[in-house]
Amino acid sequence: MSTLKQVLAQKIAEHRPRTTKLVKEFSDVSLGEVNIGQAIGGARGIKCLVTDISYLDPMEGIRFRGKTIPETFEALPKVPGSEYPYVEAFWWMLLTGDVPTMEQTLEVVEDWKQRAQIPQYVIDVLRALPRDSHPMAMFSSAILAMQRDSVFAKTYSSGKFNKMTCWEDMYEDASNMMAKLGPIGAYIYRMKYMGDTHIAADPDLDMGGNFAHMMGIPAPYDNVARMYFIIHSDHESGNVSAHATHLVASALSDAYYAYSAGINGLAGPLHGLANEEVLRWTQNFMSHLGGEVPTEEGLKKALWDTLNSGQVIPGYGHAVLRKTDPRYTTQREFCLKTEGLKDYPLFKLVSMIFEVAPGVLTEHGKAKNPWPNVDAQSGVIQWYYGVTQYEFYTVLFGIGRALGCLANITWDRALGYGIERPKSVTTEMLEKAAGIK
Ligand code: FCX
Repeated sequence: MSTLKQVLAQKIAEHRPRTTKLVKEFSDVSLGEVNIGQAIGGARGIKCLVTDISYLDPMEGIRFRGKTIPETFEALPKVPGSEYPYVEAFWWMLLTGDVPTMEQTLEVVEDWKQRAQIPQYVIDVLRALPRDSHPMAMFSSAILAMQRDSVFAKTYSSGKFNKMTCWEDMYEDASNMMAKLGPIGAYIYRMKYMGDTHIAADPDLDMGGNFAHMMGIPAPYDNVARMYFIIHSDHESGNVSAHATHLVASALSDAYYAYSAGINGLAGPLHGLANEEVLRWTQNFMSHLGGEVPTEEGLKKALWDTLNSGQVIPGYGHAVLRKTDPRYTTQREFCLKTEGLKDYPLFKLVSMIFEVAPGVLTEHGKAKNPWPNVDAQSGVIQWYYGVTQYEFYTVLFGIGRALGCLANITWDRALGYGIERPKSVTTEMLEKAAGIK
C-alpha cells in the first residue's frame, strides 16, 4: 500500500468515530430552517452538506484544509526551480489534511506516472466524436468511457463490496483518474486545435510540468498549470460540479460516472463556462472598438448593454462570496508580477473591467455580490500564453476541479455518507404554507 493510502487509512480511522457520534447522538440538532425562497431558489444557504476538504467564507474566500491560497502555496513542497508547489503535494494535503514532506510528494508523483497512460479506447472515443464537439463534451465522454476500468464498480459487481473498505476502491479510481486527466485534456487540445499533433508525456516531469509539456507550451506555462489546478480544485461542496459529483457518487456510482456528471455541470455558463464567456465578451468588445483601448464611459456602456439585454456579466457575482474572490486576486497578482503580462492589453482591459463593473452591478442593484470571481481573470493568462481557443478554458477548470471532487467522494465513502434524497413539495403546498391558499 502506498504511503498516502496508509496515512489516509489512519486519518479515516481517526475521523469515523466523530461522524458516528454525531449521527448516533445528535441527529436531531437543527442547523437552521428552510424557507420558500430557498426551496425555489436553488437551495441557497441551506446547510445540508458536510466536507472537511475546503470551506468557503463569504468575506475571506476559500480555505483548503484550513489554509488560504497564499498559505497553501507557501506550505507545500515546491517543484525544483519553481515557486509553485507540486499538484501532487496538494492532492496529499486535500486527502489527509497534512502537508506532505518532499519524499511523500515524490512518491505520489511517481505513483501518478504509473497510472497516467491514456487507454487507447479513450483516444478512439475522442476521435470518433465530431471534431467540432465542445471540448467539455469530449472531456466528459473520455471520463465516462473509462468507467469500464473502475475498480470500485468491479468490486461491487463481484459481490465483495464492503462499506468499510470501499473508500479504497474509490481512492484507486480517483488516483487513476487524477493521473490521466491532464494528459487527456492536452490530447483534446492538440487534436482539436493544433492540427491533430500530439506530444508524448515526459516521464521526468511532475503533473503540472507534464501538462504544459503535452500542451506544447514552454515555461512559465508549467507554473500557470500548477497554479490553475490548485486554485480551481475545490470550493466546498454546494457548487454545481462538486455537488453533482457527490450526488451521483451517493448512489454508489463509481468515480467515473460521478465526475463525468460533475464536468457536465461545470460546463454551464453560470458555473465553469463563465471563463469562456468572459473571453468571448472581452474579445467581442475589443473587436467592436477595432483594437482601441476603451474609455471608461465606453466600457460602462458595454456593461449596461449586456445587462439591459438580459445577460449576466460573466465572471462577476457569486452565490456565496461577498467580496473579490481570492482566486481572482491570485491570478491578478501572477499577471502583475509577470513581465509582458502586466502590460498586456487584454489584462489591462480586464483590470479596467475590475474598476468599472462592480459600480455598474451595484447601480443595477440585483447581484448580491458585485465583485469578480475566479473566471474573470483566468482566460487572460491562457490567451497570453497562446491558448486562444476559449472554449477550452473550462477543461482546464475541470482538470483542477477533479482534485476536490475526487478527494471528497473518497471521504464520502470512507464516512459512509448516505444516498442523497432531499424532499420535494408542490407549489400548492408552498401556497398553503404561505397562507395564500
Ligand atoms: N450579472 C448580472 N446579473 C447578475 C450577476 C451578474 N454577474 N450576478 C448575479 N446577478 C443577478 C442574478 O441573475 C439574479 O437575478 P434575478 O433575480 O433576475 O434572477 C440576481 O442578480 C441575484 O443573484 P445573486 O443572488 O446575487 O446570485 P446567485 O447566487 O443567484 O448566482 C452566479 C450566482 C454566480 C450564478 C451569478 O452571480 C452569475 O450569474 N454570475 C455570472 C456568471 C459567472 O461568473 N459564473 C461563475 C461563478 C463561479 F465563480 C464559478 O462557478 O465558476
